[in-house]
Amino acid sequence: WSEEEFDWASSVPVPEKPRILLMGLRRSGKSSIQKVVFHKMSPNETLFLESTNKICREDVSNSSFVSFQIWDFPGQIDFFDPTFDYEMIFRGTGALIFVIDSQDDYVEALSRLHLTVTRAYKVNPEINFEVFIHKVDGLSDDAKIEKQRDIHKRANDDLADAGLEKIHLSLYLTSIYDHSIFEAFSKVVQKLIPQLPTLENLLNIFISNSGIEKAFLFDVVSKIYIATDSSPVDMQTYELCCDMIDVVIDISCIYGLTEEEAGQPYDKESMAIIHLNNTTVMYLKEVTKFLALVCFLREESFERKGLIDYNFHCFKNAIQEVFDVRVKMQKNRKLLSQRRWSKQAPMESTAATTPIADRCIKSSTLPCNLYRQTLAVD
Ligand SMILES: Nc1nc2c(ncn2[C@@H]2O[C@H](COP(=O)(O)OP(=O)(O)OP(=O)(O)O)[C@@H](O)[C@H]2O)c(=O)[nH]1
Ligand SMILES: [Mg+2]
Repeated sequence: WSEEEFDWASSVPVPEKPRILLMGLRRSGKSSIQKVVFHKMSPNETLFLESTNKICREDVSNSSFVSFQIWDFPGQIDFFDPTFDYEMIFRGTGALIFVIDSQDDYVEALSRLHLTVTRAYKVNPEINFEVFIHKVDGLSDDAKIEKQRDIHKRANDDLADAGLEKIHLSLYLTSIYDHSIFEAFSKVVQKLIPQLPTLENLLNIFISNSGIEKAFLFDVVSKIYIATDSSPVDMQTYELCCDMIDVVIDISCIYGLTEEEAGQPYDKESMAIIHLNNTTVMYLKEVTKFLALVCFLREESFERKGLIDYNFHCFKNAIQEVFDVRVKMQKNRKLLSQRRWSKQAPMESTAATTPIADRCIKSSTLPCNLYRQTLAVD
């Protein structure tokens, strides 16, 4: 990951990775969120963060699936400042996260949210608008629900008054002091993964044929889950998965072979099994260099570990195929945009690359079909 301050002069208007913007009033918690989720900063350390005074841009490219840019904004951005090219910013944006400090009076935050969302929507109606009702650690459960209801109503009333009721705001209750911030970020990122339905489908097939109750596909570094099967997610299960990943990575980092000794904290052989005291088993296995599958299953189902491992092997191959298709598509897109921007591309070169892209999209359904045929059914 590289962190750099935004340099307007070197900005190239090439559509890159999807952009996630962190916006909101000063001290609402934007930089803390970024540091805790992507830099493993402990929540207490965020007390010493300085106020952001420039846009900070960071690349998060762990795997082909989890690849985006996060732009952390200073609290008070001025849309009327002529040096602030908000049209360019919003044009390449996939998600706009607006952070509201729930422990503070939020009247000003709501009017800023309205201004930001309406501006952004005019430039790019495709943006996902995500509102983090943040710092809820200080609130009781009832107060959380009440705040969410109130903010939801007021924000939507403002939009309706402006005739913009078609704008959809997704609300999340978040805090850096528990797993809620990771869960919310997971959902934001998932919406930016075009292969999500394919991944969910693969997970559904895998669990139903292996006697597994719940499975998550995790990005191990950020602990964002990029997909899960279609059964509902409960917070406790998600927290257990995060803790399990921490245990595996932390023990490897502390006691494992160092890089000089050709060791990696997470590699092809990484796996863990934990028998919980409620006859449930947690099973973690490496899928790719950056992804792990974490499953929950009953002890009796785990007796058929051979079957699970065989199905997992098929699942892993299928994921690899989806992954390869995505890499191919990204390469094509990059090539296309490079040609477009260098203005050297003759008209027919666009046509020449289209069939490749078409083929890629079609073949992205292939792993599922293959997978269905090869999977062992209990
Ligand atoms: N209680 C609580 N405090 C938080 C949480 N998240 C952030 N904070 C605190 O809020 C303060 C402001 O955090 P920052 O991350 O600097 O806020 P910011 O939005 O980046 O502020 P600017 O850069 O000035 O716009 C810090 O003291 C954090 O410790 C949270 O979830 N709960
Ligand atoms: Mg900041």
